[in-house]
Amino acid sequence: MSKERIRICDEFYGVMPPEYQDLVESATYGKQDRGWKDVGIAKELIEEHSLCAGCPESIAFRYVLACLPNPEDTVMVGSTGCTSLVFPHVAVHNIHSLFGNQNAIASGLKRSLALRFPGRVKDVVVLAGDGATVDIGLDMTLQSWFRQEKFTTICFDNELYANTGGQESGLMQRGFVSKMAPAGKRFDKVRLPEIAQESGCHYVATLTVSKPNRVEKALRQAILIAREVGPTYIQMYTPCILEIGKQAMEGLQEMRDSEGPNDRFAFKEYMSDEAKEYLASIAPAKKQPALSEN
Ligand SMILES: Cc1ncc(C[n+]2csc(CCOP(=O)(O)OP(=O)(O)O)c2C)c(N)n1
Ligand code: SF4
Ligand SMILES: [Mg+2]
Repeated sequence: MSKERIRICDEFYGVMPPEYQDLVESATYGKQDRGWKDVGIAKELIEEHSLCAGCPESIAFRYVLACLPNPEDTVMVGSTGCTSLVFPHVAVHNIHSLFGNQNAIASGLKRSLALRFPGRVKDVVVLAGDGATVDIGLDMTLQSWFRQEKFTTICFDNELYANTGGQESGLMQRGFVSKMAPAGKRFDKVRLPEIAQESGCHYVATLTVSKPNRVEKALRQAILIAREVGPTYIQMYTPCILEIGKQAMEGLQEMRDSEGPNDRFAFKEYMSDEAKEYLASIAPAKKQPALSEN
């Protein structure tokens, strides 16, 4: 894979928009070891967005895009919510689905890509908010896992419906009071990572985006396992700083304060035996120590 796919022929170079010329020159498409360290140079990542200043969803998006192993052959499926403000700025194929339908759309897409491009790796990655994943889309989310659809679901969990002003979501924590849910949440946060495991996901990770190398590892594992073994799920805390009353610079600290060993976003990972075997089978062989001469 390389930038060959997006190359502009010489005759048309001058009439192409400068953003496209820039993409062809600066994209990290085809770079073998792409990862979060490319965030500052990769043109296909968002340069601008219309999220609130300092919203952790923006850096989470950048890490995800920078770490996709195969961006030129990846299709992302989004849903309505704050995340959908970002997709129009992203130079990776993406589809906007009706709120909650994202895992149904991704199922059909993944199957049709496999039929249309046999023998070529095509990754499908759903990226949606907690309201879309857990509340309105729960049926679609679960059914795709039960059916063992081979794609990754990423939930940007900000524990409420941010885009519509702060309604209660299934992933909201007990007792939390938001602008549109003034009585406070009466139940515990739904344990979606555990449900994902029990519903057939082969890799499940819960994390914040405070540690980019952790995001990179989780995402790569999730995508590789989804390609060959079955569905994978990543739940990332991307706090809505607007709703929890934090300043633009305070999102990172909020994530750090929520990922201690006993906190609700403590780093957790689950991998099925099948997934472990698969990752072991594709791991580069360890170098044998050189034999001594005598
Ligand atoms: C079918 C449908 N139902 C409801 C809505 C209204 N709506 C838009 S965004 C949203 C909440 C999004 O919450 P979440 O998925 O958590 O994303 P966030 O904005 O928090 O990132 C709702 C209910 C809609 N656009 N379409
Ligand atoms: S409302 Fe919340 S989640 Fe949405 S962009 Fe603003 S800070 Fe981010
Ligand atoms: Mg939300």
